[in-house]
Amino acid sequence: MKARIVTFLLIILLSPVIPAKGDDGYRLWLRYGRITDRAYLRECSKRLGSVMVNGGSPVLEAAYDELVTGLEGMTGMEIDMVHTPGGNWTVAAGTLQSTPLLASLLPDISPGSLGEEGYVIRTVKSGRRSLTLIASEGDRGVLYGVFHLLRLVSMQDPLHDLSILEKPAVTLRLLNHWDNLDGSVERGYSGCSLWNWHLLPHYISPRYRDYARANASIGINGTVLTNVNANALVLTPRYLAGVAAIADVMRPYGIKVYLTARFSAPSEIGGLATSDPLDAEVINWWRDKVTEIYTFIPDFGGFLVKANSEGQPGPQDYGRTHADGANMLADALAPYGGVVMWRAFVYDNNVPVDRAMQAYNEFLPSDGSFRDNVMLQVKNGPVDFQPREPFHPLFGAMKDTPMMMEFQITKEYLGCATHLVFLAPLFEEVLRSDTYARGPGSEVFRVIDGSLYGNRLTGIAGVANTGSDRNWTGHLFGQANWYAFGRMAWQPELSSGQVATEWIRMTLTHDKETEMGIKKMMLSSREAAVNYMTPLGLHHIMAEGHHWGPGPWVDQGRPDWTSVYYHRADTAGIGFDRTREGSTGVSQYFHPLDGILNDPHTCPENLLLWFHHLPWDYIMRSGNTLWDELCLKYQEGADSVEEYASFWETLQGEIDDEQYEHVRQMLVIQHNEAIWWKDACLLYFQTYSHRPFPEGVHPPEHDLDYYRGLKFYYVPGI
Ligand code: GCW
Repeated sequence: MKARIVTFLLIILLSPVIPAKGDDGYRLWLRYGRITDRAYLRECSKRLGSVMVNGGSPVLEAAYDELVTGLEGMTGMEIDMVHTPGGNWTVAAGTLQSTPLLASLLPDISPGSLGEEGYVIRTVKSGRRSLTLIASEGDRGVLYGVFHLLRLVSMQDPLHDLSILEKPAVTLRLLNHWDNLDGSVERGYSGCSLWNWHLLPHYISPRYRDYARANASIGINGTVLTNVNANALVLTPRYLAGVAAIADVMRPYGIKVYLTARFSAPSEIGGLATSDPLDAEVINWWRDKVTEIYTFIPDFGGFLVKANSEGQPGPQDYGRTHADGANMLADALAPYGGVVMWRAFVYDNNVPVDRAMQAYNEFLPSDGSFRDNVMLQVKNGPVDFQPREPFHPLFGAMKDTPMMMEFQITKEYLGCATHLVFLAPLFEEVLRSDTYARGPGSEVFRVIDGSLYGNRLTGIAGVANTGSDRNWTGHLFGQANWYAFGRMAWQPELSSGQVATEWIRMTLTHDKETEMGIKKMMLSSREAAVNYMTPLGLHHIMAEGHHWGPGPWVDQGRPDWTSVYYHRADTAGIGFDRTREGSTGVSQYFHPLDGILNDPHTCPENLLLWFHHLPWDYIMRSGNTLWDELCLKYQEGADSVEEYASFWETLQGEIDDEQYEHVRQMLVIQHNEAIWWKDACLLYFQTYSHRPFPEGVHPPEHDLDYYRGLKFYYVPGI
């Protein structure tokens, strides 16, 4: 014991005061770097030096391993592991059932109140000892509790008088990978796929475990490994063996594996003449296939399906409904407890209806006709992950169908991985939008957590931004979006500010002033991107195909894939008229929101051109004309990025050198691209407005032909 104290003191004395240099970002927010605050280290040594562990399941082993690694890394102590309740331990982590001592120290926790994933962290007195307890009713809850305690230490939060009780608000918290079997990632901007199918199942990359740890640390409990634009081959034994190998690595971290199911698989790989969901042979084929999958992966989660959407096969190819298709797969999965997540992202350019209205029209009539193990997975907005959209009108409208939220963490429409855009404010804005479905207070998060209609199945998915880049997400700040998604999936009411603070302290700095500056930048960065890309409710005006950079002039090809379809600029004005006199899109929202949106004077100005076509001289609340306001918003967006870049330069020496330099260069690119967006869009819209740029707007460097003529090859993500 004496020797240990001496070693500990030596480590404290010798530990560097300045954080280590050369952080390549691989460790994400789980850096477990040495704490230099001596008072805090003393507190750690008093409270966390010896851990009582009990129970040998793989999940508990993973939890204990993490606890020891994390604490030893951050404090430099050698953590004592005690296996009997009688020892001199200060921390205990376990389930209430397997550790009676925990139950006796927590008499107020009644059975069933925490569930498999909930946990308590509490400081209790036992004689003169002060103990820190982490308890759950399930192994996964213990794991989550351990990560919570490590977060507290990593943030250097107080460790005394802890009284925490957490339970996830949503049951399925999933990443969706748009990863292809050839290693490419659709809309992926951080390298190749994490899954190396060529080497699986024989080679298990150490990254798989680190991916699992990162996800578990933020409460993510499922991962869909493959692209929704699905390849049926993943359902063949060769690939299922690889899926099983990945599932083996995920399991100790409480993560289930899911796959995308290509609807035409029975014909493509099963040799059947049809994939009609009502055909007996097809039904049997899927039953057998599902049985086979469960022999490989006994805790397989289920299927995510994109059907009859953007050319993907589906039940409508055979004259059947989405419900017919989803229910057929659901029946095959039901005996094993698997679920179907059926995507609502459907629209068709042959349908002469506003694209933003089509999913609602398609799915509302089928409300209540899905099996119990089917969820409808709906993108946050009715078009497609734009920098800003109103919430999807299906939220609140489907009363008898569990609705799953789909956010996009990868930044397809937000500057790829190059731009610093913190997405928590976007998630928060959507989740807190009031649908009015059951009167005021019917926020989207209440649809998602099931409390609005009492749904049993609840879920939230994020399209992943991870890849083979050393730092996982391309841009360092992309990690914050992965982090934010997990934290807000666990607790949809969490604020963006709280999430930002956690991430900054765990990843970048503990210096208060630096933290405040970075937080300010992060929290305003989404609005900045909206301003330099699509202000005032504009949407879908990016370049075609790769979706990188501006393309308001795109007018060729499928009408609902052009820009002119959405901005509708002409000499009279700009914007998509979705009022009762226009496409009637507003009527898909509940009262009184429909009326609020229908009137340009009450419609939120940040969605004005989403719902209204207005004259260029329309007077905004600021007193500016619409044209001037539009120009000034674009300028404001570009100016914000310039400010971020200057602010970042003040951080040299304050944060890790490698991280500093990486972000510094990215911000320079982002600033140039923000100016590009501003100049290209304003010059283009000016051909309709015929008005000069107002004072304060920097004149574009080139003419419109220059921007229209730019061509790019090999943009990542396609
Ligand atoms: O936004 C579009 C993307 C496609 C994507 C599709 C979808 C996976 O451009 O790349 O396909 O959405 O969500 O299905």
